Amino acid sequence: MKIHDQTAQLKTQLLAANTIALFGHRNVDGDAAGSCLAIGAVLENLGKQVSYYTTQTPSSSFDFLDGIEKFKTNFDFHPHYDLLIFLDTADPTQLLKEFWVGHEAYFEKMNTLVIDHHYSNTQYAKFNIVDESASSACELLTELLHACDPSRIDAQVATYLFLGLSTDTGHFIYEKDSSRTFSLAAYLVDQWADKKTIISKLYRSASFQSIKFLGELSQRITKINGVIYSYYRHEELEQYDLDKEKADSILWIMTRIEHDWVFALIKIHNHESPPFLKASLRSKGWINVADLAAKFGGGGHKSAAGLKTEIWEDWEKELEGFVGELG
Ligand SMILES: [Mn+2]
Repeated sequence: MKIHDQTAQLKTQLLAANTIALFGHRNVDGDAAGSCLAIGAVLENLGKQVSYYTTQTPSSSFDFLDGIEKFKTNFDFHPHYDLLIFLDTADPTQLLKEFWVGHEAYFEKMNTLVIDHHYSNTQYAKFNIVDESASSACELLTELLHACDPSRIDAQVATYLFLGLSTDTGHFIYEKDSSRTFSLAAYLVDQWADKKTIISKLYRSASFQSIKFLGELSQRITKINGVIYSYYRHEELEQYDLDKEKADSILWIMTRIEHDWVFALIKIHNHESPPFLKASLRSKGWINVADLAAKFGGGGHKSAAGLKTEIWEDWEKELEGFVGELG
């Protein structure tokens, strides 16, 4: 396991704090939820008072996960927290906007710690542990917790950590997956991570409606230059009783297409003013989609990124133009 220079400092900080708030990015994914719940469980087991925050209610995809209900979407900005920990969150002005923007002075005053693996991380805490070579925040956190005290990684903590390793690697299929990732996954399975539940609940429990929706999105798949994309309108999620996390699974199917492409799933918000679109971008690792997203003020990883941009009312005509600019 990689030895992290910051381990001693991290351990001191965690042991010294009694009241701790944890933050995971908006649209909580398996890595954000897993990393918050894992470090949270370790801290709770040490007798600390822990609260969990994110700016949007987590996707129902995570309803199976013990502890997901602990996430609150209202932060109290109370001065009594000894430590605020931000996990898997590259930039709080974007990913925790509702908490951060307008409250910069509060966060400036507080004792803050970041544990993240995004190369776009803006190092916004007093103490930043950012390892962009880690496939997930959970991968980095597994190493850190192990270095602090391996006896703290019980079956529950291992399950949370395994969740982040699994989801951020597309269940171990990305180019970035290294022996480091596989060894840590094996270590977590040895600690009784509940791999069986994660696989059955996340990868084998799609609703009938969601598969019908994927069928609809498959019909819309278009190829322009180097980009393969599909799209949906925000209202369609309600119609099919889905959320973004579930709709994004079409990207999984798209990335099974041979050769290198930019894969994009575009979500149209045409009833907002001004109207905008959000695009989730994927590649197989050879094309850097984070750079493409950055052209529109977005960000992410080399093989998974996102962006948001304004569109015109007659978005159907605009869409091809937007995709053209992406490619
Ligand atoms: Mn992550």
